[in-house]
Amino acid sequence: MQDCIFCKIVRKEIPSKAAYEDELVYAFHDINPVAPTHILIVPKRHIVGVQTLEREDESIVGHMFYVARKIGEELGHAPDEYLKGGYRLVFNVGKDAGQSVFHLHLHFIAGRRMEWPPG
Ligand code: DGP
Repeated sequence: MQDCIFCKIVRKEIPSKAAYEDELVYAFHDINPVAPTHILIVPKRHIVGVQTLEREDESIVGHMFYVARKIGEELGHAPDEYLKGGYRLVFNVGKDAGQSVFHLHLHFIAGRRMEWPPG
């Protein structure tokens, strides 16, 4: 997508701080972090959001979660054997849920204690 900001980030037309990259996804640090670690895991292929997912997109969404696990381990946020530590994974789906960029992205948020319910 020509005008999509995350497509431009994926193409490196807009700079970002990389956290992970492979042939399917790019993960980079959020410009407006809500926690000490806030990374966005984004498919390289343009998908609007969960609201437009097709059956053919199932595997990329699974891969995004696997990448989240890898990032958690690499950055030391994986829960330990006592289930301490950890991270929150969030998809905002639609404007009322807080989605502001309409290119599918999984928020990886860590480094502080999380509250429930979210605001
Ligand atoms: P959401 O509100 O769920 O659509 O999340 C979009 C996130 O994208 C938001 O936390 C801020 C982040 N973001 C928006 N523009 C940029 C940008 O140009 N660079 C980076 N690194 N993050 C961005």
